[in-house]
Parts: sequence; structure tokens; C-alpha cells
Amino acid sequence: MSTFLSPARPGSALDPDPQETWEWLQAFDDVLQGDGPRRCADLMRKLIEHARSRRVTVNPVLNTPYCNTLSRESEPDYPGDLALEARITAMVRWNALVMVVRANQQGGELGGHLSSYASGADLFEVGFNHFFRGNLEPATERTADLVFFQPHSAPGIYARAFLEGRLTENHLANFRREVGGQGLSSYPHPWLMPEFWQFPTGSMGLGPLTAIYQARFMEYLQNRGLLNAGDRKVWAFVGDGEMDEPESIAGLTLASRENLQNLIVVVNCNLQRLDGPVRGNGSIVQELERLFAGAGWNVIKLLWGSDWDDLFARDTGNLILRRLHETVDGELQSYAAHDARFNRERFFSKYEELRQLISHLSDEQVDSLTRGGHDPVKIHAAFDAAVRHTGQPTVILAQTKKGYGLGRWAEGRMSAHQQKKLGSEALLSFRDRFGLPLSDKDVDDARFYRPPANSPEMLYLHECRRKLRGYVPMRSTKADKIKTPRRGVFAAFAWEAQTREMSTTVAFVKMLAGLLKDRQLAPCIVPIVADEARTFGMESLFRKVGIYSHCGQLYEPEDHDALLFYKESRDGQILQEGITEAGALSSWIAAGTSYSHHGLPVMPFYIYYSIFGFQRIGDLIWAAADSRARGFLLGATAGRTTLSGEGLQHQDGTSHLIASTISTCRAYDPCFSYELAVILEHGLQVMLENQEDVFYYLTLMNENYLHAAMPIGAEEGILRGMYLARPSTISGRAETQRVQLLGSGTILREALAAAELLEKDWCIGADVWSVTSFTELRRSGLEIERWNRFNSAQECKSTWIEQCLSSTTGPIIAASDYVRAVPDLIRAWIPRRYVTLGTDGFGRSDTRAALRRFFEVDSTSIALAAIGALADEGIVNKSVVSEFITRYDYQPSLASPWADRRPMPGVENCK
Ligand SMILES: Cc1ncc(C[n+]2csc(CCOP(=O)(O)OP(=O)(O)O)c2C)c(N)n1
Repeated sequence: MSTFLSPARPGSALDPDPQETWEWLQAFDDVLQGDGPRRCADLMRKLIEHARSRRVTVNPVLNTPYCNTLSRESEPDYPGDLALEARITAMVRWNALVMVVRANQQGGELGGHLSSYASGADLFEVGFNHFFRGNLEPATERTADLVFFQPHSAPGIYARAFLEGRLTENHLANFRREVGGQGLSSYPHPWLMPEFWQFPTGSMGLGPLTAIYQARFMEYLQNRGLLNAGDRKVWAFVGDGEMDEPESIAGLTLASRENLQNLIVVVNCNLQRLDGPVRGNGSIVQELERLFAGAGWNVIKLLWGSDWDDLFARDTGNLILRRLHETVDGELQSYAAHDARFNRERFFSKYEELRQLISHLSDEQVDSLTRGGHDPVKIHAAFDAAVRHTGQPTVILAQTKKGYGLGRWAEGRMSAHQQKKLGSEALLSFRDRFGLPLSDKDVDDARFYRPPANSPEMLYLHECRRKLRGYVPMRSTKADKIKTPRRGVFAAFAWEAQTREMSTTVAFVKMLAGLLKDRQLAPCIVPIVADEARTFGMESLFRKVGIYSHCGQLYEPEDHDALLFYKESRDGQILQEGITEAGALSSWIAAGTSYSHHGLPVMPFYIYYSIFGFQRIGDLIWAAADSRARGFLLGATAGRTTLSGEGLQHQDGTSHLIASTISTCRAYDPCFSYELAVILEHGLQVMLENQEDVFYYLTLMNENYLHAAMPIGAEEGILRGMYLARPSTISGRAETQRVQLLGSGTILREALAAAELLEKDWCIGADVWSVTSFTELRRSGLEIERWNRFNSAQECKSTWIEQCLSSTTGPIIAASDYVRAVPDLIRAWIPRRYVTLGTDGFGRSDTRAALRRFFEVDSTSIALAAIGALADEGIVNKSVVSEFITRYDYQPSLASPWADRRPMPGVENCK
């Protein structure tokens, strides 16, 4: 099972001098007896240092034996009434069980899980009765701990809230029946249950990662003097199988590096995941111990219940440990699934002395030997030690049984995770095992149970929560509104036409610097980068607002004599996360939900390479939306052709498409700095003054160009998604020879150039529309479409697209630096022939001009598409198209850029 095993008696074949070994061990035992464990540890440390100074290699030992870290002697007295708590836990277990069973009696389509909560129930209940602090209501100042619950344990959390009177029987009866109201969401979900759940943990791995960054953000706010976090804790309950997700372990060293003593992770080690054992052929507990200890965490192993204490004490030969270290998890799972006879025969009878050791125990006693995660006394001791521990984050590795209490139908079974239905025999057996006061008929009817309000259980339960200041989980949204500056204050430069070229990234950084001068807003701003600040020209902020470091700056920076030196400080404002987009986004979530968790609204601006956003960490962005996070995401170096030389892995052609799938994400692709300023001003107002639970995604480019002046009255269109940026300059000509060109982001400039070309060389009039957001246009289009469907008796409403385009003439050509599916998002509301151009296919490295020609989104390709559309309408002669193709040297025999794939059989490739 593990490399660790300390045999009691030296003298194995591998020991060349048993006598000498024995003398050393004897000497150690003498010190232990005389001077205690601390002295022993000191001596060991000195010995190892000595060995290393003599160049003797001693590999770090990161494992301890397979037993509890805390000794019986170190356990504090249990502060509660164990018998009452056991009865309360039994009731919660029952209601959780019945909730899932009833949901599945309706046909089995709703699903639900019994076994995860069954394994974690005792861990949660000790937390609820003695540790998890809540907020007093009404809460202005938050005092609550932040508790991340294992997602599949949701039924148990609902069942407790039912006992507490926070949920009704009707709620429980509607578990997983959310449509129509009164239902409970399958997993923790702040969007669906905004007054209850705080953290969406349903996607494995995101809970552990975001918990770490929540703990870190609390320290950040405290160090910046914005929050008095006191000794509030972040508790994260995660599955042992879940620890396989890369995100679960991505933040471990950050937590220890920053001494996050406010963080406690409890891994529910039931040794099983969905399909089978987590480490059938090894030991997940020992593996996680090495991992966390190596990452610098305080590790507490909570493996065995109090009834094992006596066995370990009598086991002077360490035979139990020896046997445990021979046992892999797959076998431990079998012991969980089988009865005392099996365990006695298979586990204890391997060595005669071991068999003897338990010979005084009856089968019932062997059967009831508990794992640490089911013993409230042991759990309390571990939680208490974790809460008191200073200087490090703590992980508690709690060994439990999956499906605990569900008997032979699920306990320790391979199929435990998928078990959703239990027959009446199983329910009766559960009632008897946990001594529930239910008649056979109650059991048969699968009735929920809540004792009378004045029962000792209910009085006790409420008293425990009163002492802990309120109920958990509970989500609050009370926070002050923040007055936000008008755009003239932070972006005065953006209104007039510019005389110097600039990228939208630089324009944004200038605006951010302007916002950081606003007295009221400035402290609330949280700039976040993942090691790309210099790429985006943000180094000027280093000196101005400083980079956050929990320990200040312990070195003189190489550039200390420069004006914009690399300044780290405890009250630094910038979160410089290093190369971890997942970590940076987790910080962004923590900041974006601060209004709820701390009653302190702040405004995060996370700027990153846009390709490494929705594509790389899209699931975290979903979690942000689920969390009702507010803030700005700035996808910089965006688009497929603006980044030119960087090539495929850096060129983003899809982020706007993915952004359109997240309903709280307002995505914009601005071209000119005035557009950016209007959107920023509005976004700040929406999120900080109106307190709407939305976030903004803005794409920024690094392409330098001259920025135009804002056309009068363009604001509304900028925000709605399109406005007329340039009316045709040809007037009085035949209105038929006219096209409407739609461009977005940097490709708007190509559309403007195409209009010039069409008008100058081909006598075709062109109006140019800046589409700041295809996604917002689509969203409002869908709304209006639905409204019209349901209100057919009334006059039809028209979409913004129709309002813009219906009085115009000519085919409509839209070009984008993203895949064509982005401009295609609005096809349904386009009143006439619509041709879309985009950057489908693989990207590649070249100059911007070459790339735009390659993807056919440059000005000539837009003009070609316009002429082609006019030809298709019969307005211009087809020969004009051929003439254009020849004049601009297009080679129609080349395959289309998106045909990097083989043609489908029978379909001729585009030629
Ligand atoms: C990212 C992701 N992948 C897969 C799943 C599906 N899933 C739900 S629970 C589960 C097993 C969980 O096992 P473990 O973490 O050990 O928790 P347990 O239920 O055993 O306590 C899986 C694979 C998911 N929810 N999220």
C-alpha cells in the first residue's frame, strides 16, 4: 500500500546489522519515554541535517503511518451532546435518503445520489453543530465562514435545512423539479437558488480551486485594509476521486506559499468514485498525504474511529499498521462492503497475533468498528486542530465508507454511486439501524420526518446555530451601491478623432488608469493578470498601485532605480497570478462575488490572451456565471488575424461564439476607443450601481491604428450591438447599386476600406455599420421574436437589427475576425440577402495583411463578397465579379481556408 512501514522488530533479511538497528531504536524509545515526542522530532531533524551535511542522501519522508494524526490524548472534550446529535444526524440522513428515493419513484428519470452524502454526513453535521459560522441577519458585516459543499451531497444539505425550518416538505418533494418553482436544484447553484447556495461545485475540481482563491482573496482584502476578515474560514469539502482533476491540485502551492491558515480542505476519502475505487491498487489517503505535505500543507489524517484506539493501544507489535500497509484500497472497499466474518477472516486472521488481538470482540463489535469520518469525536478533534492551526492551510483526509448506513444495498458497493432506489426492506433496515422514530407505514410511505418544534433535537439544533450566529449555507446580496464615474472623467481622450495611432489595448489601459484616479471607485478596482501585464502595456500600473504580495517585497528589484519599477507590496492592488489562467479566473470569481460573500462590492478587470479564456478555462467562466460574478473579462490580443506572427495556438477565432452561450455574459468586440469607453461606463453602472448579476467580456486588439471620433447619437447602438459608423458618400445614384457592410472589432476597418474601394472604383454605394456585439443583437432578437409569438394580436415589435437595416437597401455583408458562425448568429433577423465572412479553419503565422487575405476578411474580399451578392441579386453583371477577381489576383482554384480538412466523400472541395 505505501512505502511507509515501521516494523517493530528489526532483523529482516534487508537489515545487515539487526543488533545495531535495535540499539538505535531502543535509544529512540528511551528518549520518547523520557523527554516526549517533541524532543524526538528535534533529534530526528538534527540527525537528518547531519546526514545531509555528510552527503548521505535521505529522501524526504512525506508519509506517516495509516492511522490518525491526532492521538487520543490530544483530543479536546466533545463540546456537544453526542446522543442528541446522533439522533439529529439520523433524521437528516433519513430525509436525504427519502428525497432521492421519492424523486426516483416518479419514474427514475430525475436521478440523484444517496451514497456521497451518506459517507459525508457526520463530517457535515459536526461542522454544522460546532464549526461553520453564519451571518447574523440582517447582516451588514459578514462574519460567516465560506463553505464549499461536495456537490453530490446536496440532498443532505437540503435535508438539514428542512429540519432547521428553512425549507418545506414541498421543497424536498420537489428535489430536481425546478421548472415551475419550489424545486431544489440538483447541485449547489447560486443562480438557481440565490438565497441558499454560495458556490457552484457541480463540476469536479472547480470547488477546490476556487475555494483556495476565495481564501486568498479574503487575505488580499484584509491586507489592503478593505475588510476585517477576523478569523473567518473557508471550508472546502471535496471527494477523493475529485482530487484527480488537475484543477483540484492547481492551487495547492499558492495556498501554502501564502500561508493561508484560513483555509481548511476536507477530503472525503470513501475510497470510491463513480465507477469503482479511486486507487484500487494503492492508497489514495497516502498519496494525498504525500501530495499535500509536499506542497507545504498541514495534513491531518482522520482514519479510524474511537473504537480503534483501544486496538491500536494494545497492539504493541504494530501488527494492525503492518496489515494496513499491506492492504490496498480495493481490498479496504471490500471490507466496507462485507460483514464481520469476512473482515475477521480476510483482514485480521492474516497473522495469528492479529487474530488474537480482536478475539475479545464479538462479530457485532467488529462490524461496528468505525472509520474516522463517521466518529463525531474524532471529527471534532480534527476540525478543532485545523481551526487552531496557524501559518499553513490544513487538509483533513477523512476516511469514510461510501453509502454508509445504506446496508448491503449500497455500502462499499461498486455500484454505490449510482444507487438511487431502495426498496422497503432497505428503508426498514435503515430506520432500525439509525433508530428513527418511524412506523412501518411511515417507512413504507417514504415520509419525511421532522420532530416537533419543542423537541430536544430541534431546540438543540437551533441553539447550536444560534451560537454560530446563523444558518449555513445562506447567500446574501446586501451590499452598498458604488457611484461610478462618467466616461468624460476616465476616457476624455476617446471622443475626438486621434492623431496618433493606438491599439484598443492601450486605450483600455489608459481608461483603467483614469478609473484608478477616481476617488470612490479606485479602491474597488482589482486588476488581475496572468503574467502578461507587460504584453498589454500595463507595467505603468506596477509602480502606481503595486502588485499584491502577502509578504511585501523581500528583495530589491533589479529595476529599482527605474521610474516604473516592479513593486510588490502587502497592500498592492494588482493580482499578478503568474502563468495560471485557471488561478487568475478563480481570483476574478472571488473578486466578482465579493459583494455577496463580504458585503463589499469590488470591480475585477482580468486581462489575458483571449484564446486562453473561453477556450482554455471556459468551465470556470460558466462557474463564474453560476456564481453571479460581476466584473470585466478583457480578452486581449484577440481575433484570429490581429495577432499575426503568433500563429494558431494564440489566435482566437471562437471566444465570441462561446461567450454567446452564457446568458449573463455581455460580450462586445469594439473597434474604436469611444466604443470601448461607452461600454465600460455602462458596464460599471450596470454592475456597481444597478447591481445586476452580469459580467462583461470585451475583446481588445494590439493592432495600432487611428481612432475615429464618435458619431453623434451612437451610444445607444454601441450598447445594443450596432450603429451606422459611416453612411455612404455616394448620393443621387441608383439606390440599387448599394450594399450594407457590417464589420466588427478590427475588421470594421477593413469594412470601411472596402466601402471606399467600392465607391471609388466600382461606383457602388456602401453604408458601414459597426457591430459591437453580434451576441447582444442575437439575444435581443430572440427576446423580440418570442414576444411577437406570444403577442400575435398586438402590433409586432421589431428587433434592433431590423430597426437599423430595414430602411436601407442592398445586400448585407458581415465580416468578423471570428468564425463565420459569429456573424451568422443574427441571420434570422436580417431582412435581405446576407453574406458572412469569418476566419474559420486553423490559424497560422503571417502578417496581418496576409492573414486577412488568406481568410478572405480583408477589404478587397469584403468588396468582392459585396459585388458577388449584387450579382446574385441580378443588380450587377456576373462579369463584374470575374473582373474583380482578376484585378485583385484571387486564385479561385485554391481551396477555401477552412478546408484544412479532407473533403467529404462525394462532395467536391471548394475550388
Ligand atoms: C468535471 C466533472 N467530471 C465528471 C463528473 C461526474 N461525476 C459526478 S460525481 C463523480 C464521482 C465523484 O467521486 P468522488 O469525488 O470520489 O466523490 P464521492 O461521491 O465518492 O464522495 C463523477 C465522476 C462531474 N460532476 N464533473
